[in-house]
Amino acid sequence: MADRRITIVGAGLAGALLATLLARRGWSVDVYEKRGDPRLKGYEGGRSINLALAERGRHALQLAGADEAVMAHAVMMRGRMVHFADGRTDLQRYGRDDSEVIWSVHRGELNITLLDIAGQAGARIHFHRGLERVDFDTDTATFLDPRDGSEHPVDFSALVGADGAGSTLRRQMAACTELGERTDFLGHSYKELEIPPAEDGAFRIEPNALHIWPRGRYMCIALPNDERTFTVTLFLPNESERPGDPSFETVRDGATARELFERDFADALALIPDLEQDFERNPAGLLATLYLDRWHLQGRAVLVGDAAHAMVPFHGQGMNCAFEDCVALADHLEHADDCGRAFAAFQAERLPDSRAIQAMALENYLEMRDRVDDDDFLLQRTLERTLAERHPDRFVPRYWMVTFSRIPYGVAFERGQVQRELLVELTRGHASLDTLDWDVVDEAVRERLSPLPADNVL
Ligand code: FAD
Ligand code: 8R5
Repeated sequence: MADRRITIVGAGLAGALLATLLARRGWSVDVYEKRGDPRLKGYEGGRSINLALAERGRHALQLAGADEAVMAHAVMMRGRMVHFADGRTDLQRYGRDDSEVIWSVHRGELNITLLDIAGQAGARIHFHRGLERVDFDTDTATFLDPRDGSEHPVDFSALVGADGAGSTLRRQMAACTELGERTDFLGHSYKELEIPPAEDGAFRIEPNALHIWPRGRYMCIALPNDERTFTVTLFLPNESERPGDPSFETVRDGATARELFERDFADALALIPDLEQDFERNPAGLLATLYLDRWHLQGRAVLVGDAAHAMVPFHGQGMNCAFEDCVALADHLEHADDCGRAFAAFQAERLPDSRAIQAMALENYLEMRDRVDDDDFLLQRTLERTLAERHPDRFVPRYWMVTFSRIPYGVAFERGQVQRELLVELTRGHASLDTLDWDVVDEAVRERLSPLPADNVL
């Protein structure tokens, strides 16, 4: 590409990573961020929020030269630690060994690391600059300094919207062309709570796991932080389906939250000393999926990450997917003749994959909250592991494809559907694997699942 100038809106996770990838390839990169520099003293950071980093995200961080710095503070999560209603716990491993794990990272620290390396790579980051409007006739973007309300017009060559789920650039693009935007609200929201360290400074529960308290229509999860706290997230429906079911209508303040925890999450309650304050102080987060049919405006602007395809959190892939977008967009920009072609090729590659991970994220809510302690599900899971061992090139568990490989999400989704059908059919009427006819089982796998290319199986 001849004109190697780019203007990125938003210096969050995707914006900072994309800036690095392009600046390292010699692009002239300007990033405009609404908030202040989180590295400066007095910055009003968010709470201690952590995210699960998986293979797709790690691969992108490696390409940007950021993996080592990020991993220095990451906490390994080997599997789901399921906390049953009767207080029993069970660790369900995600992978085969400690090379197949996910990592809990602190959002604020991750963002700072990415801003540092973006700056080192030569990207110019302008803080206190919120995109206000775009004039696509004159190629001028106007940014507002929220501190004094001053306006700052900037000429651009091409814009990238990495400004998150509430993207202003998306709204400006939609004023010029139909994007086919649709938001599906899940009807459930979340609230964050905190488990502090024990008195001797240690983790209060197993640090190397993602904890889940599944309770049917709702659940809690907890992810470890390297300062030995856990961020707990309570997911609840907004409204009660049946009288007596808990929802954010019935659980509306610290006292009703305590009642819910006394009844349903007693072992967690003992770990959260400030439950009432956390519940009342922290806002409830909405959960929704954002679908667009179009992500770009010819060669002038393109959307990435949450701005293009916000998803529900239940696969822990929002950031991982956003990072994978950045790698794909940087490659298309590098190899196409102009931005118009690069943006179109990027959308053609990534839009179907984003739809697939959005669907899988929705499905994983049901699995996490409802199916982890169900007998049919457990038998299917055992068969899944057995088939993965018997047919490592054909039967690769969907969770594994999403989390530990870079197989396109769309392929993981399609193969996952075939595998799900096989597991249901093959276990129907069986209480254990002992009664299965393995010749029939193996034949069904060979018939319905083609071998994956060797380089897709880690
Ligand atoms: P963001 O990270 O939201 O960045 C957007 C940036 O744009 C921000 O810095 C914002 O200030 C800036 N901005 C906004 N408007 C403007 C404007 N008008 N002008 C200039 N700048 C602007 N994903 C995972 O993969 N694993 C997880 O475990 C996980 N856990 C999560 C936990 C929580 C509580 C939440 C909320 C999300 C989680 N996600 C997780 C999803 C993940 O955070 C997002 O998918 C990811 O941050 C998307 O990156 P982004 O750069 O597109 O958006
Ligand atoms: N995001 C996650 C998983 C899958 C875990 C499994 C699930 C909180 C708002 Cl809900 C959730 C996962 O299948 O066993 N991996 O990573 C992260 C999750 O939630 C994050 C922390 C979250 C948005 C609140």
